[in-house]
Amino acid sequence: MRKIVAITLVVLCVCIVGYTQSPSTSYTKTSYMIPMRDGVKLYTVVFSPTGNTKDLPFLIQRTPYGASGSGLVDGAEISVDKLGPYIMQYAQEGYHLIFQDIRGKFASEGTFEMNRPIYHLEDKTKTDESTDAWDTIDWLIKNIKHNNGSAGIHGISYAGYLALDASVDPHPALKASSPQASPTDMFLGDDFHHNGAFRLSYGFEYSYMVENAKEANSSFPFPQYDLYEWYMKLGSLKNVNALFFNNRLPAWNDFVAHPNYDSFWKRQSRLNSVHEAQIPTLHVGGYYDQEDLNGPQIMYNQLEASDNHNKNFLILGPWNHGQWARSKGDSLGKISFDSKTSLRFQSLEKQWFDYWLKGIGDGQFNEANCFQTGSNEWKAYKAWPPKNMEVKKMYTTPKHTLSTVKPASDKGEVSYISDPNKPVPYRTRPIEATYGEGSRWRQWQVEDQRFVSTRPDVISFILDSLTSDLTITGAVKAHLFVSTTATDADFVVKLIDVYPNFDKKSLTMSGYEFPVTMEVFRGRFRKSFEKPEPFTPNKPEEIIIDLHQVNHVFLKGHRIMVQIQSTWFPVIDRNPQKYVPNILKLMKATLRKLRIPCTAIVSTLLILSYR
Ligand code: PG9
Repeated sequence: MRKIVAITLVVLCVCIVGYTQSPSTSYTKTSYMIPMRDGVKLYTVVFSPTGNTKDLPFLIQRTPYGASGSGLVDGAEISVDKLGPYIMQYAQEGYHLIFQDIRGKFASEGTFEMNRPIYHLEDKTKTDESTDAWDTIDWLIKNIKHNNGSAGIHGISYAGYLALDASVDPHPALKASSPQASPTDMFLGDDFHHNGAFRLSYGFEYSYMVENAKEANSSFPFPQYDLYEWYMKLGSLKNVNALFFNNRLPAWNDFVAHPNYDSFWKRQSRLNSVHEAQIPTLHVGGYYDQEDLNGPQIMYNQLEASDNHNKNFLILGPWNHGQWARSKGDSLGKISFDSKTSLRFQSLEKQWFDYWLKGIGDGQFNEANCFQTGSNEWKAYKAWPPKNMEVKKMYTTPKHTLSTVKPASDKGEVSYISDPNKPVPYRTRPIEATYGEGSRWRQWQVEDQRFVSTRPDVISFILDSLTSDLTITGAVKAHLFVSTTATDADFVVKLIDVYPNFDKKSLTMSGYEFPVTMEVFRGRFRKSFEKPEPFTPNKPEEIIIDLHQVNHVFLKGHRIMVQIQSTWFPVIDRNPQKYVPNILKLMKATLRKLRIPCTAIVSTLLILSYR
């Protein structure tokens, strides 16, 4: 996360050249230790326009990664351009900009708890991120001069989670919130697990980053650059505590202690604690978010069900994690979006807070603005996913083709051998440390899948070239009918847009296999995330995999491909493919015996919403 800040500042220097006039050109920093209801004090930076005498609203960001501006002395003046281009637009308008370290991180007191549940919902005497936001706003309104009595909160990822929590039982002065890339459920989707499959490299590196030291974002000192090899050598995940963490990191210990969707994960899941948009709430998500793609989509949909007063809104764009605040958003990896999608978002977000906090504008916001990839156009929707879609099905065939016609026979299958000792890399090697130097973590979700297409443990099914454009808007689901010779297995499904083989207009994109959406499922959870079950060898069963929401035009001349595989390493830990109660607790010796290749036999039905 620190790296993101550094990049933002560099971009900023370029953008600011030529800027001539602004109402607020300089901000002054002050900092406070704001007391919470239990006496814990939180370090808070306040940037206000220098010499301000107008009544201005507060725009708040809370973070576990170190509050912006903490390195400046109190009284320091900073020109608006130093606040980064995204925040600069607010600074120019005139806001009190608030940055706070959450409990237990950096200069704040108290104890950090990863994804702290909203405890006060169960017990009013308890504190949590929602009550801390409430107490902070209350203090700001009463203690910072020249405020207009209104506050807004926004943030990306962890800070998005915190913005969502602030909107639960909100302080009366909190008028609007924008949770962006906010995780919703850490077992079903988002950072640490996807459908029960453990996100090894991310879980390992992130828990170290946040929990190794209170006042730093720590990078694990890997002794090598390509971590595919390092994670292979790590072997049993028991080695993590035995060799490196020494049971010191609570988040890692919780991964080990809770292999199933138990009360620990359910209590943390915002699906169980956030049921209603109590204040205007603008969710923001990216289709290629490598950390929290699922959260914004499912939280928007959950709150929409009870949104009788039209407070719940959504923006989805063609972005990786937080890209909308960092870069122009005109491309990701090799995929171009033809316009500066991030700048468009930033202006929409500013209209949102300007209206709710300052009364600027007419307050007419589209229910959902969802960028459409392929056509590369912004689209506005009255409902998301749109209601009038035609739901269609696509089938895999034994000949490795896809068909929109239901096969006459329900027999027919394709098989492959998956070997956990030779796992499929999830992106091209070298696999750099997640946030390490040169890391391509932020773009792997759009990477050309040809790098695995020819592997025998990756099976592909392809549809003939399209004779006209085909738009898929809304939810995509895969129904796999699988059997395995072993007793457990993971399944990864990818929906891929294959570019024309030889495209003279866009030569370097010829044959590109662009993964429109992909997801993994840990087979043991096919019937229940709470009570995993082994497979009976060779007995076919159905697994339903949610491939999330997309808005994509497969252009004329392109082909649709589905790929299936059973390893995705090291972002997903290796399933030994023999059922054991807890993969993270396996002893090295047991693991060596267990990690067996197995044959998976698959046929697939894909459910898509067409326009
Ligand atoms: N994806 C990060 C995160 C959010 C919430 C919980 C844990 C991790 C982040 O970027 O903040």
